[in-house]
Parts: sequence; structure tokens; C-alpha cells
Amino acid sequence: MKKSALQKARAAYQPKLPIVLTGAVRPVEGHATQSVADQEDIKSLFPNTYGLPELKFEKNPNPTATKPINVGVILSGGQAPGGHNVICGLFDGIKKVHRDSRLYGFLMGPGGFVDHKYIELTSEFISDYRNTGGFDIIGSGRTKLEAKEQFDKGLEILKELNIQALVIIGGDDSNTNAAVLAEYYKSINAGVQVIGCPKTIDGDLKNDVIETSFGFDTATKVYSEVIGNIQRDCNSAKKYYHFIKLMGRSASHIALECALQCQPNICIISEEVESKDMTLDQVVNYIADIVAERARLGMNFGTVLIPEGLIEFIPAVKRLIAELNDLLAKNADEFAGVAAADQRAYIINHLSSDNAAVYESLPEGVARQLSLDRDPHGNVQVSLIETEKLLSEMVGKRLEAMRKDGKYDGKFSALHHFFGYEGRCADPSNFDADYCYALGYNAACLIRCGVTGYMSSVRNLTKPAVQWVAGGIPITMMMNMERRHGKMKPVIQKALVKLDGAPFQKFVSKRDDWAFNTCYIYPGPIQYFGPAEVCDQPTLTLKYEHQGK
Ligand code: FBP
Repeated sequence: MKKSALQKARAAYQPKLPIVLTGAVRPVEGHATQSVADQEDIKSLFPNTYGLPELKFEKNPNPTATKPINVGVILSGGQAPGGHNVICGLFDGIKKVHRDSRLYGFLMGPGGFVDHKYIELTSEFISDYRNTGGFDIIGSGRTKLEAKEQFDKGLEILKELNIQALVIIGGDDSNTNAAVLAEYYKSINAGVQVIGCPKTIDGDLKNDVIETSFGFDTATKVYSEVIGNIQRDCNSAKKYYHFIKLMGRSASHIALECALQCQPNICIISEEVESKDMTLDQVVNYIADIVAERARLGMNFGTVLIPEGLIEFIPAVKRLIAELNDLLAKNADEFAGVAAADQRAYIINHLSSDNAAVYESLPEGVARQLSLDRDPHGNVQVSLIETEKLLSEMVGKRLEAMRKDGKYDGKFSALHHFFGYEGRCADPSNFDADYCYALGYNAACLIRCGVTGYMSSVRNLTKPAVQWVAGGIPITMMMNMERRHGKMKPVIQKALVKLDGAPFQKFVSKRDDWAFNTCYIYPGPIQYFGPAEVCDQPTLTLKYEHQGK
């Protein structure tokens, strides 16, 4: 593999480990846990893995002799910077347990596990991937692990390779799968542990005990760099409005973090739109009013950040999607037989009248996207909806109407950007490189303890890495019941932006100033080498969340 100068220098980076993980550890049990909601339902669905205690590692002065362990690993879902370091940490961790331990990587996500496609990850092989971005070491995929046949098929290869533990690196859906798999293997005494690791750039797999998912730090830093560059261009030419859509399928954590980093003129937060029961028109009017006021102040330029999931959070659209999900799940066969040209009419005829009216009112492209195939977890593929163009067009029209009423006298010229895929495979920041390596290494410690159904947890993240706290959290603790594909299912509760949380409150206290005075910040590129205050800073979201505690 030919490497750039930075890659070569980066390969030599030694990720920092929490001090507790630098020697032998023993787990200290906290008290028994319960799920965040729907306790009775979750308990009855997970009789073998419900209510387990939280675990915290402490140094073990009297470690006992250890045997080799064989471990399988799966990368699941969207790419996130640092995944390779989780695998490297896991590899180093199991080698520390015993030098004859082996690590197998299942190829292209959970599908490789079911179809028995794998490679052995050796020391030479993984050395090229240390501290690099991407998931290309073994590839990723979105196959949903939910059927007994899949679990049994997977077990065959685990037995063949004498694998005692499987590590699933994924987001909320994939870790939900990990919990279901752990429960099943426990129920049949399969002798296989399942451990999850919290991954997603979206930042929505977090709670009181998992402080952040990996990849969020690097991805938001990459987006903030380019948003800052755009803002400087914008402030130099003073002639464009930049509508910038940011990835994050549901929650607006990415948009909020980038807003805190860059101080744009406008940032929409989906969770606020939902809580204020805003219509699409109200969102458009909010933006248009700021554009008009800036024009009055002599500024016909600006930046607008839009979270990818916005459309789904507009309450009327959310209700529509819920009914569409049920409709498309129930009538899947019939709908598949409807000609493409007649699908719009079919949907309108089968929806309740309120939802049919909302469906008809949406631009055709957006409406079509809402009725296309869901991903394997039942999610609308919002990254394919061009919300940034939809909003800027609507704002343009609204401004023309305001001009006619004498309420606007300016120039409005819009440019569009979508930042998502650009950040998902960036070389991990020092934070993500350290955090991921620690998550993987810690997963090996959890395996060594013999537990199953746990998520690797590394906490105290606003402190230097040596002070991080390591342990395990029962995955069932994060679960509740939600409607998916027309049925109630146990799933990990998604963490949305908390409107009473410190990061959003900070944004609210500043946004009017940012709207009418140009206060742009230009964060610049991620720095991998240099002083800690430049290279080792966590996100502002994490900092404000911790300050609020
Ligand atoms: P994960 O939840 O699997 O980490 O993926 C998140 C994400 O990056 C979203 O932000 C985005 O909407 C989606 O993946 C895009 O999916 P795909 O990679 O299948 O295009």
C-alpha cells in the first residue's frame, strides 16, 4: 500500500490508553441495572441478559494465568473514523491476554458473519491500518441480524473457528442486534460472548453511561473545517448564501456541534422544530426573516446549516412517515406490483386524508424518496433527500413575496453543499484514535472477564486519556420498545439533542448574535501533531455536557 507522508508519520502514533488498562484488570460490579423504559417488556424478551450490573475495571495486582482466546469482529453500518483503531486495540488486547489468541474479521458487515466470509487479522495485516480512517480493513454492511436462522448459521462458523467471543462495532441498530444475539447464544448455552462498541458519526448512541460514540469527534472537525473555509469565502465575496446540509440521519448533534464550532448565521435543529410543532413553511419563514434583516443591515450573504434528518422531524411529515411505514410494510407485495408512474396515486389513495394532503403538498422528489425502500433497519434514506435545495428554493420564493410587500430589499443567491461522506473515513483525530483504541482494548478485557451482552465503555472523556475510566455497560440497560416495520420491537433508545441540555442552550444564547452580526469562526484542519490544546481537544458538545454536570 503506497502511503502519503502524513500516513507514514501517523502510523507511528501510539494511541494513549487509560492508565487502568495498561496492566491486568479485574471488574468491579456496580448495582443491577434496568432498561431506560418498558422494563417489563425488555425483561421478558431478554430473560438471560437483563438486569446485569455495570462493570468498572480496576488494576488487578494478582492476575491469574490466561489461555488463548479466539475472537471474531464485525464492522456494522456507516463508516466512522477510528473503526480500524478499535480493531487494533482489540487485537493488542487479546494478544496481551495470550500471544496465541486469534482475531477473525467478518467481511462486509453482519452479512459476512452469516455467509461465513472472513479473514484472519494478523499482526502484519493490521499494521497498515493503525490510526487510519475507513472501514476497508474488513468492510462494513447494513445486513440486519434478527432471525434465528442467521444466528444459527453464524454459530456454525464461530464453532468451526473456535471463536469464543464476537465483537460488533456499530450504531444503535447494530448494538441492538448485538444484544439480541447475546441473549440468544446465552439461552442456548452456545458458549459465545457478544460485546458491542459504540460507533456512529451521528453522535446519537450516547446516554448517561456512554458519553459519546466514536467518529463524531473527527467527522464534526472535518465538517467544521470546510464550513469555516466556506464562511471565510462567504465573508470575502459577500455575495452568496451557502445552504449546507450535514449528515446525521435523525439527531442534529452534528449540525449543533458544527454550529458551536463555526458560529454560522443560521442553524436549524430538528429536535427544536419538532418540539415547537413547526411546519415546513415556518422553518422557511424563520430563515427568510433573517436573510431579510441581514439585507437591511447591508449583508446579502450568509451560512445556513441544515441537519440531514430535518424533514423527518417536521411533525406533519413525521406522522406521514409513520403511516407510510405501516402501509408499505403491510402492502409490500401489492405495492411492488404497482407501476412506478402510478405509485404516487396508490399512496395518496391508501393514506388517511390528513397524511395524503401532506404527501401531496411535498415536492415530488421528496415525496418519492419517502416512499422508496427503507434501509434494512427500516430507516428512510434521508441522505438522499436534497433538503438544502428544497429550503433554499422555498426561501427564495418567500423573499420574492416579501419584496412585493415591501418587506425585503436585497439580493439572494444560494449555493448548496452536503457534507457527510467526506468526514466518515477521515484519519481519526487524536481523540478518536485514542478513544477507539481504548474501546477495542477494553472489549478484550470484557471478553477476558467472560461477560456477554455488554457494550465497551470508556468514560471521563473530557479529561486526558490516562484518566479515562473503563468498564462495561449491559446493552439491555439502554433499550426501550419502538415501532419498526409496523411492529413493536426492543431497540436501543436513540439520543436526540436535548433542548434543555448545555450544548443547545449555549447555541440558543448566541444564535441571534450570530444571525445579525457576522461572528464566523474558522476552526481549520484537524491537527495530529503539536500542542495538546490544538490536537487533543474533545468536541464542544462533550465539553458543555460535562460542564453542565
Ligand atoms: P450509522 O448510524 O450506521 O453509523 O450511519 C449513519 C450515517 O452516516 C447517517 O448519518 C447517514 O444518514 C447514513 O449513515 C447514510 O447511509 P449510507 O452509508 O448507507 O449511505
